[in-house]
Amino acid sequence: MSRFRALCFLAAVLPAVPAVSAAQESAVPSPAVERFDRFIDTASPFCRTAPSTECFAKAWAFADEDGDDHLSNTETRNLRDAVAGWVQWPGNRADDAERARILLGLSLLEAAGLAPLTASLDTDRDGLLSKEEVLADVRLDERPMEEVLKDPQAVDRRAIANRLGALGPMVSSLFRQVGG
Ligand SMILES: [Ca+2]
Ligand SMILES: [Ca+2]
Repeated sequence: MSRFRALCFLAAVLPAVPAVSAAQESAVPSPAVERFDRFIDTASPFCRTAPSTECFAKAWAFADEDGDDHLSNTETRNLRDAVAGWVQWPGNRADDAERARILLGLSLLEAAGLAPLTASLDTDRDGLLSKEEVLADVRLDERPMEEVLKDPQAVDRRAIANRLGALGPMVSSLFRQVGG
């Protein structure tokens, strides 16, 4: 069930994460994959206990490469590529559940389409995503991220389903199955 909650988080927070490319299976990771691997090494243990607001800030700092406090289309694409490359890189230390969760998230986001998802979040239509826009459907607080994502009061599942368009009903039904 946490798989689907994490999927929701991905859908809400990482709208740019799309397709899984088959090109990243080399044992030598690209610099982007290596950078993401270093990020995961730090962020993963940190986010288990840190407030979700601080966990998000860490992820944001990683994704916002030019530090303008917004995500450009290039930055969201880079993030997508890094995640997709990392999850397929044999050297990653993701367990099977994490790998399955990420691949499912990437596949769903790919099916929904990166551009429509990004556009649906870009409410002021400036072509960039602010923190507020990215967090439109998620209310972070002092609890760790995992706990926040389990809380239906903190995650607007209906809004996320709407953003996924034709896939929305599937996401809603998955939520019903997980009983969250
Ligand atoms: Ca930026
Ligand atoms: Ca915007």
